[in-house]
Amino acid sequence: MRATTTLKAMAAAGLMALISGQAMAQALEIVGQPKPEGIGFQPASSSLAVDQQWLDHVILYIITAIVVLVMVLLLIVILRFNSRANPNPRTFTHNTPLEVAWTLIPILILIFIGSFSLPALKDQQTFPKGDVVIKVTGNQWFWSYEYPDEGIGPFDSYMIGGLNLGGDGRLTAEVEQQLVEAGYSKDQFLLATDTAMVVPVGAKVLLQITGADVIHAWTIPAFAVKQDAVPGRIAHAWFAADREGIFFGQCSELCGKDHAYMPITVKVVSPEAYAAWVEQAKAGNLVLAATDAAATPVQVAANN
Ligand SMILES: [Cu+2]
Repeated sequence: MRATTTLKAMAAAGLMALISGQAMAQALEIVGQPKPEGIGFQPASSSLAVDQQWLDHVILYIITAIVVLVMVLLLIVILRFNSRANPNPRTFTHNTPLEVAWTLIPILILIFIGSFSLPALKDQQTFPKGDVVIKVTGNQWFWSYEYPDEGIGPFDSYMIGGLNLGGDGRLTAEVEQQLVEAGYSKDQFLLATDTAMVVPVGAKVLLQITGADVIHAWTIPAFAVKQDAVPGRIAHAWFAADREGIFFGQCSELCGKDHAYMPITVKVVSPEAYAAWVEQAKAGNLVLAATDAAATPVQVAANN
């Protein structure tokens, strides 16, 4: 019985892949997601992320140089000035030029870092009016989105395979099939959601972020955006995605037992595809299936 069901599910998945081959071929590239054994950043996909990653690399060079210098000095002290090699230590305690140098040089290094980090921080915290304004609400345990200017939503965004969609947070054959139907694979388990935030490429997106119950945090690493969602407050964040694709994030403030099961999906599409999505979303069809608006949408499990 169970084997039959699984077989049916697999056949359905295969059929689905065939039917949606057209749509799949046009599907958005998955850009912003963690990689197995990855230790670096996800691809910088906004000006904020470009600045953030550049700064991180520069600081990494600086601290590496400092660590090397300190290690070399330590080695010299250990080898040259140990009691065996240097039985009669000198007795001076001050060296003014040296003290001035080791005070001034760190100050200069900090000023150098600050001259790049403060403008980057200011960019993140200077909010544009927003070509697209989206209200983001964190809930236990899903996100909801509202486009007040377009009259879309609020609509909820649930993890595929999560409790709200009948799963229990485990990757079963059924969940894998749901992922495939939504244009993902099992690699996107714990990241992919049924509906997504959809934005046009290049547009300045202003987020108004709040929490409905406890504190959550909305983030997309590839955009260098992370903002706490605090009940009773509205916080702002912004980004302008500089490439089309699918970007993932996860709630980043411990918010309860299903904190790990409220991921974030953002789909960045062409302005035309966005306009088409706005029209269909107003009519209640929130799922963006393919970048080509003319393509047959792949229907995903409904969320309400
Ligand atoms: Cu949360």
